[in-house]
Amino acid sequence: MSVDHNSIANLLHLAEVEKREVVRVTEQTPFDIEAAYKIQQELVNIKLGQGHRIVGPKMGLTSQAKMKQMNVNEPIYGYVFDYMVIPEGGELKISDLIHPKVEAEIAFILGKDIEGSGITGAQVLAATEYVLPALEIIDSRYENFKFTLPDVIADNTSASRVVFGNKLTHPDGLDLDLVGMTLSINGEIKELGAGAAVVGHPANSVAMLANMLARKGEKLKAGQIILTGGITGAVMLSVGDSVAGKADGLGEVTFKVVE
Ligand code: 0L1
Ligand code: MG
Repeated sequence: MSVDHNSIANLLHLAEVEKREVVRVTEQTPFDIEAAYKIQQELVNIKLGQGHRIVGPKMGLTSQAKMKQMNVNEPIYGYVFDYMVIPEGGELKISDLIHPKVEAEIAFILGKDIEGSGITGAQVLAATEYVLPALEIIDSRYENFKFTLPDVIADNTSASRVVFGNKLTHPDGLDLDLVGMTLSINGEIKELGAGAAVVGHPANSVAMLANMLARKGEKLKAGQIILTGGITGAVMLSVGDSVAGKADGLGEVTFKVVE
């Protein structure tokens, strides 16, 4: 069956804009991972065409548990746009989204471009200017977060909103695999983990991303803010939630959920 990349991208775009969940697209039109990234690119082009700007790429499904669940041995990537960024301490308007969940992550800001392939975590660290804590809000456009791997890739890996911490830390001397991070809601710790939950070390996640982007002739650029993947599991959000992510030595990142 031939796959109309553009019409699937438009359907997913409209689902996001209209805050309306849709049945996973592969149920009607099966497609593979290569086609899924083509659909994602169409979706990215729609957003760029509307004047939105890419803040940086994101990695998803970076934990062993999530990869096993989806039966894959490589994470997936998508893109965070400027309209998705909520200022630190700001408000997430839940009525703008479908069924958001939050997960705690470490983000990287590169001081130099990184071009694959064969990039290692050590090369990433050498090119990193800062690391910072982040809270990613994922909001799959699919009913009940039910999707196959190609579906979620096409849907820009459920990217929806993100809050970055204000404190920027140079990674020298930090063992980011050992850095602990908690995710609290209304003062109660809901999830916790260490950097090693992200493919062994968050810098490995950035290296894998560089190598995956190299396959389509793209590189990681200095100044981009890169989400490396969830250290914690994702937690459903409700109105009134006060959300905090704390990472040892990296500081805190917070937001509130409003109607
Ligand atoms: O950022 C992520 O790891 C999410 C990837 C997509 C899977 C999901 O929506 O749960
Ligand atoms: Mg994530």
